[in-house]
Amino acid sequence: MKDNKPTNEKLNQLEEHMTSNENEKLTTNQGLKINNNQDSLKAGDRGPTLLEDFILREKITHFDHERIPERVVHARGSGAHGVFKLTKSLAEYTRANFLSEVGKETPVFVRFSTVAGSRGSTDLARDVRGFAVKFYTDEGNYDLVANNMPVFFIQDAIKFPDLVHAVKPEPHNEIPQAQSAHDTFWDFISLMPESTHMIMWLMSDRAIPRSFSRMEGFGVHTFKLINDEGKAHFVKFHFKPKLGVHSVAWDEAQRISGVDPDFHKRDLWESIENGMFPEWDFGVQLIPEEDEFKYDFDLLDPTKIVPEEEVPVQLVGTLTLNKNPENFFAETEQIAFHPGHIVPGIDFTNDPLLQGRLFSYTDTQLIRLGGPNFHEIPINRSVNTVHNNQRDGYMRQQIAKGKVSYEPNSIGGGCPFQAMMKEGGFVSQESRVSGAKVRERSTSFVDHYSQAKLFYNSQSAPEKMHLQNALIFELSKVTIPEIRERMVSQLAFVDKDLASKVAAKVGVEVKELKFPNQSIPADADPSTLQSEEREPNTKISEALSMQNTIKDTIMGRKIGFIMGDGADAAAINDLQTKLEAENAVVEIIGPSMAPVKVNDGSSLTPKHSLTSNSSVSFDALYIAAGENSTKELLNPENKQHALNYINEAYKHCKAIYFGEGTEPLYMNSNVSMKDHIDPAIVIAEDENPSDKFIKAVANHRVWDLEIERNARK
Ligand code: HDE
Repeated sequence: MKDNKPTNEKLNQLEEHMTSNENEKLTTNQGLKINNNQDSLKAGDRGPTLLEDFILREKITHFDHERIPERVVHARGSGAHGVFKLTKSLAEYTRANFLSEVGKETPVFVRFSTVAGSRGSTDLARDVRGFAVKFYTDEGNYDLVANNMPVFFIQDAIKFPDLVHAVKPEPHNEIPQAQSAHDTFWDFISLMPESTHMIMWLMSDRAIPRSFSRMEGFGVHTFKLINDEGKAHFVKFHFKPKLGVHSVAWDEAQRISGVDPDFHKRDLWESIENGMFPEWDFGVQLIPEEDEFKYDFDLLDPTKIVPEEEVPVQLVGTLTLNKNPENFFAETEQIAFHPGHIVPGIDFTNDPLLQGRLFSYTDTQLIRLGGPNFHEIPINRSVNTVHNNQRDGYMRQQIAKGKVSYEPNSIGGGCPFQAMMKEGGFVSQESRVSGAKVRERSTSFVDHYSQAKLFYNSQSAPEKMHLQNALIFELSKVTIPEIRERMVSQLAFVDKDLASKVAAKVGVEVKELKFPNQSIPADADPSTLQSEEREPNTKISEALSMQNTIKDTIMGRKIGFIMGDGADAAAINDLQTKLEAENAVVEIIGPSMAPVKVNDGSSLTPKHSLTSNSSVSFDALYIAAGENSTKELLNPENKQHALNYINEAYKHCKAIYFGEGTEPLYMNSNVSMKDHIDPAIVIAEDENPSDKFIKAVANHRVWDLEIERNARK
């Protein structure tokens, strides 16, 4: 357990704005003490309410104006405070202070989000996750507005409104919520070959993470780092979770959406409250400017990764989330990110998607937060003070003294002064730009399939199966057969076997496609440019498969202990102690919420009952030892519920530990004990059963046995 009362410069700054009602009298917004908060002012106790009632008017008016527009994308989010610590200096590559001095700590606020759903939708939608990080550096705010997938659907910002309109609920009936499985999304995608690589990621299990703390983060675009001499390196930013990259099963995701739509939000909140702080390594892929054209793709193309085998990720820092917000609206909702919030030593590239983003984010805050002073909202303030001649506007907070609000001036002594470069002044990288004014896309962006192939070929067999099933699920919801056909034909450019398997299940045939590629130069012959099958330089990238992730920790894993009266207290205590020593979380599930009487005469208080929750809320189950407990779990009132837990956990390939005396339970369940070869099924007779169980929990799931497990014993 770590200190969960952290403090830093940003948190101290926020503290100044915090209020508490403890021991205070109720007041109006003008500070007037209120004597009666139960009744409005009336002409007689049965008479009409008086317009004079300023207390009623103020209260209702404020309530009427409580809502602000939700974000047009990434509306549903969860946030936390934390710290970024530099472990390796990048001073050779960048002037940025927070990336130069080893050991330097920079306060951060991170907001995770889904993209398509509304604020009140579910955490477990199949979707991209936002991973936006605001670094409160001593040179101003730096925002790395990242995602959990390293590529994007489109290559040019002008297509963004089309993409978002296609994936959001359909406009005539506002259906479906937080889902891409519908006509308009797949209509658009089937006509956008450039989306193919991103679709591989979206249909993979990366789109249904186990938790925010088990997702990677990627800056997506290529950015630039600039050093003191003005020398530039291209850079790709990465966050790699210390808990590994893990996902749930699709069937499980759908169940979680019903059982606990706040599953990710809750996990983040509880991990931080329990002092199990989520952590990521921060890494960079660096490419000298002169190597810009060395690759078989364009570094400016946001539908491409730089394979880690070609340019390794150097780990240079640690991101730790260690404090929950005090108030969701004030912090998580009002935080305003912008890829254009940068600091000296970092610069943009000409990636046409990034260039468009540089416009969009301020623009959207103007409508969402109501005016140009959103930078003054406490969560958005930089830790260094702001000095300029911008004035006024809705909700201005800062009281700028003096009569000068222009520059140059002599009355104000010329202040505030421009900063020279050596004083930390931001200088855009000097670079030569020339070219005809054209509305075109570079032909170097035309290869849409080779990295989609690289991704697909790098997946393990179970991951490939999940991806295929996701495509089948999604396309089965598409009501127009022509769209399904166009989409599977598109998939054939990635993998013919994948395309034909999906086609067979969605009732269409794979056809040969020639696409009118909408994005090629106006005077080019489409047939010479159309991206068809191409092989990437790197054929397999291990980093792309979640199979190769970290599997040596059970920190934060939630283990459900199912038990009835008479359960074996010593066995429960022994396992609980071992699991908690490794920072797993144990929660008791009883037949009801009444205390469970264990066999040493004491009682254990359940956190859940068999009917109030489901196995999808847990990473693994322990069926507590004890014949009497087993009997109670198998009585007619409990049997179906207890077996549901076991069967569902089994189906989702989770670890299950059957304590001594629980044989009748597994004999009644779907768990196959044939030859007892499943490494995630643990029984009391196993050698070192608790160690075996801990290892199985750390391994996350036995995806390899999915087909076997689902075939019933
Ligand atoms: Fe965003 N995006 N985006 N985006 N984006 C927004 O800004 C936009 C893109 C990302 O937690 C909006 O404040 C355009 C890529 C995250 O508050 C909006 C384009 C990546 C978040 C916007 C993109 C992102 C946003 C909506 C294409 C990954 C949530 C509300 C040119 C690198 C930030 C807001 C938070 C939010 C526009 C593409 C990540 C409308 C025009 C690529 C994580 O400004």
